[in-house]
Amino acid sequence: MADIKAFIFDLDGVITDTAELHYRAWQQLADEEGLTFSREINERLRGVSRRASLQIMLDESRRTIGEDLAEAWMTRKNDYYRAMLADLKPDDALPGVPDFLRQARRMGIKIGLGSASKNAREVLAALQLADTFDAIGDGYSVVNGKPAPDLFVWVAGALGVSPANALVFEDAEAGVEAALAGGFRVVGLGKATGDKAAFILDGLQGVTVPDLLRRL
Ligand code: B16
Ligand code: MG
Repeated sequence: MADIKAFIFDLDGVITDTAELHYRAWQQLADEEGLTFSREINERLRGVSRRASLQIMLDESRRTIGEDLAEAWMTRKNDYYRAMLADLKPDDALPGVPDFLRQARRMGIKIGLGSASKNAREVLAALQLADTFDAIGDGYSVVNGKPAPDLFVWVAGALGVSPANALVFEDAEAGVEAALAGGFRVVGLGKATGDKAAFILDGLQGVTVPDLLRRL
């Protein structure tokens, strides 16, 4: 069995599906500003920071704007997004997630979050999962986002484990690359993870921690 002492979870697409809320908030901004946007483009924003997400939309729309306007647009999008978070409930955790987290805690495995989102703490609080995490790395923790390994390395440091002893759960290719670059083992969740993860699962429903660790 692999010597795993900590699990580090991405948030959007792993703990809950905030991608849909990000999509609606960006779509509202896009409609107001005449930007090109679609569900397909939204898929490319998984795990990507807010500024980098806006840049993808600007590039798609062949638009160039100054940083002050970019800031104003991101603030607006974030206001739309945060208004939607008010409706987020514990039931919105993805299937199997609360049980999987409880199992891991019972086994003494440390639990960390490695999310690009600056709203990660609010999302965990709405899901009533904040107390389950021993360390939270979010959009404020490091300068270089995924696919740079910095965020996951930061979380491992906060948990007091080395990357070789931590397992990362990710739903996005940039996140899988970040974890591998940091020397972590990775479980890819869903189809958007590429083919580099050690292990690819549809989700965490019905997955037991001992079984997963045995299969690594
Ligand atoms: P915010 P993750 C990411 O979350 C989302 O997948 C991505 O779409 C979003 O742009 C990013 O967080 C930043 O979010 O605007 O709330 O700071 O998958 O890294 O948990
Ligand atoms: Mg994600």
